[in-house]
Amino acid sequence: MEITFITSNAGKVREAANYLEPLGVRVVQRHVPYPEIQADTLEEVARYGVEWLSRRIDGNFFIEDSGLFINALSGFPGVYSAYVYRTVGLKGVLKLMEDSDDRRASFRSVIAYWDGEPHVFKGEVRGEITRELRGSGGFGFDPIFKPEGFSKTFAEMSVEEKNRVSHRGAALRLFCRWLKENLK
Ligand code: ITT
Repeated sequence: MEITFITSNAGKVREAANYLEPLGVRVVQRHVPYPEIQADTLEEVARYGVEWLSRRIDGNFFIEDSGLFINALSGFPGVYSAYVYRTVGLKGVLKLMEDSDDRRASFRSVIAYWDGEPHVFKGEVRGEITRELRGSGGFGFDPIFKPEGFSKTFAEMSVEEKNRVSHRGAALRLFCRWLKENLK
């Protein structure tokens, strides 16, 4: 089976493929820009995106919206993560956190799959923001995020290791379980 993942982010595709391909699902990336509305939750952003795309694209597909929520910054950058990553970047986030001893943060992922109607799957991982960049793997904020119970940052993990503990891995696990039961 083949499944279309609409995203501009090759790192997300690598992780989805690593998870889904051993289960016989080939992941095909398509880059179709879609509006990411200003909303309070990732789920609202993902639901709007999938509905918008469904009016322009044939067949089944999924998108994924994710974000980094930092406790000391009251959940910022959260739904604004992509913008913050593009603008101030990792160093900017570390600078914002310079005087904070509360390093707690979480990553959240929302997958929205369209098969004539939307289906939403969510994942979350808690962890902390490191004091410096560590590792060269992964993408985005991976070099500054260390999941709870691990000494490595996501950027120091292999794709398999990251998928076992990450927000996206958790959402992919639920998505997979649903696909197995509901494949149309
Ligand atoms: P899309 O085309 O799929 O929207 P994107 O990179 O713009 O790709 P989002 O809109 O979901 O993704 O924005 C999420 C931001 O958070 C983005 O800057 C990512 O780099 C970052 N991010 C998401 N998941 C991450 C992860 O697992 N590790 C590190 N950074 C992550």
